[in-house]
Amino acid sequence: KKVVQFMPTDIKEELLAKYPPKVARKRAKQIMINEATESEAPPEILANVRTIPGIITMRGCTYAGCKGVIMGPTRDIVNITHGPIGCGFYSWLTRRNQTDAGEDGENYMPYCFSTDMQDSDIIFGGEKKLAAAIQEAYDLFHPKGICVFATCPVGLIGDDIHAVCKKKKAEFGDCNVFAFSCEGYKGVSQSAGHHIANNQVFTHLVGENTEPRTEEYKINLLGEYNIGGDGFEIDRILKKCGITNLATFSGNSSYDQFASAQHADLSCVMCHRSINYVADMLETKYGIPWIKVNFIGAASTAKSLRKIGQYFGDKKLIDRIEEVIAEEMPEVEAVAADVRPRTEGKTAMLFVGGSRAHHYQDLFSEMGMKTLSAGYEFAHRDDYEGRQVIPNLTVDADSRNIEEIDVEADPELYSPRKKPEEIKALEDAGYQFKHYEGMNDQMDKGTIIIDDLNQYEAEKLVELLKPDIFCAGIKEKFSIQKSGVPMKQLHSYDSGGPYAGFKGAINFYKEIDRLVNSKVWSYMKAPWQENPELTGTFVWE
Ligand code: CFN
Ligand code: HCA
Repeated sequence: KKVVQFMPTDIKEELLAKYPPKVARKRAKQIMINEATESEAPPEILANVRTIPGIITMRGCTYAGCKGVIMGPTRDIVNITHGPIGCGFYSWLTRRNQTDAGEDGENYMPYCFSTDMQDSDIIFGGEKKLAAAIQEAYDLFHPKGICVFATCPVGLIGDDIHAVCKKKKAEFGDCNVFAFSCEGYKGVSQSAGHHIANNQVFTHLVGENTEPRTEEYKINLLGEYNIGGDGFEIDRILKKCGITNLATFSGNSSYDQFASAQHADLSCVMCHRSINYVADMLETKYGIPWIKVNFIGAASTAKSLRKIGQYFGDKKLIDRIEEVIAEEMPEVEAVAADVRPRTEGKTAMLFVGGSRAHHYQDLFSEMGMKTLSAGYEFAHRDDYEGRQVIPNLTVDADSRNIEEIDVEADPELYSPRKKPEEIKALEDAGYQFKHYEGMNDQMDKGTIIIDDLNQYEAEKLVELLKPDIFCAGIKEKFSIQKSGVPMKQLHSYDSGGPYAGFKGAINFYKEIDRLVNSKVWSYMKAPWQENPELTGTFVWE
């Protein structure tokens, strides 16, 4: 049996070998060997660019990012998909964002609202059908808000969804109706949809409830979507610490939460990728600062709580946070100690969305597991490289033009890959930096970071490096499992969760222990077992 020793550069070459030269050249810029040292910046990675046609990307679309991700989890807004039924149907409950109907009992999550456009609507226009759907939703439910989401054909035929919504809102008088031009084809991924959703929810909803709030330590939790009940666990912890979460964007959120978000003292940003625009707009318009937090991993949860405590600087809160951490940690540590002999030294790969592929590495390292390779589907460079310059923004609250409030509008300033002296010079010139870690900072030297991984490369990576576990989404699940490697969905969590916070960490340790140590995988014949020359070990420094 021939054992090959792969260097990271060999892996990169192998991944690119079958591509036509032009494709290989572009992909080469999206596959990076992490070589960061303390003093130097890691090499640049190309991110947030169009997927090459023909490649089977893991990405989703702009509509998915807007309707599915940002607005979808809000329980008491009727979200109507204006388009053919597939878009509404396939974005209905598949993300496993959970809701609790609360005292008012308003929860439209069990419904899938769509105009169900037909050929004749495409030919003659769908505005009348949309107006009728909005009216029907209003008559049936009398919700506080109705949101309309455009799918591809709507943009192509030119229905004016904003005009329809404006008219219906004026007619109703007691229901906020607004729309999102989030046609799937806009942008290069879900990411454009996040931006469109952020802008519209900020423009049409945030700030509506003017009655002041009197609670102590008021925060907004931005970028937490209550997948598998994560948000419930985080809320439990925050409550125990005495921190008031006014609005979550947008797990189990309600219309009134969004409308009151401007009363918070601080925004805590969990998934930066999807909601940084709201964080910036809240800061610019209402002077609410934001900090980066991460409640994935027990140590990260403790660190994030301490960060919030430090922000308020109040001894009562700081002491309470320490008490909570001291109360919660022993159980977490006991489970970690139990699984560790079985998980230590195992390897993982994570290719997920725009923040989890980074955040979940904390949980794996708490189990002594090493991440060999990771990447985002649609993140931007700052999510890889950390550190971002925030130019002095001017926010036009009535603006519907996403470019006008694009923090990345100035690529020169945006480039996060700056040397310390350059950062100092910019800071001296009045630019404010938000310092936070990107994925590259966290990953070991010699690991492989890949943006917008595709099906071919996923299978190739698994074949070459045979990780003990591969984490991605539903499209990847079965092809990876067929190669004899356990696969954990880190979008929907399969049927598991919560994985956030202290209780979430415990759930995760147990789940991963079961997966990486299950005997079932040894009953499968993977291609490299049939064909031993493919067997190798990965070498990094
Ligand atoms: S819940 Fe979030 S954490 S919002 Fe975002 S970037 Fe998606 S839906 Mo899938 S699981 Fe994923 Fe992140 Fe933020 Fe989820 S890693 S791809 S658009 N995502
Ligand atoms: C989306 C939603 C998704 C898809 C997950 C997956 C989610 O991007 O449209 O591919 O399994 O988390 O539900 O990211």
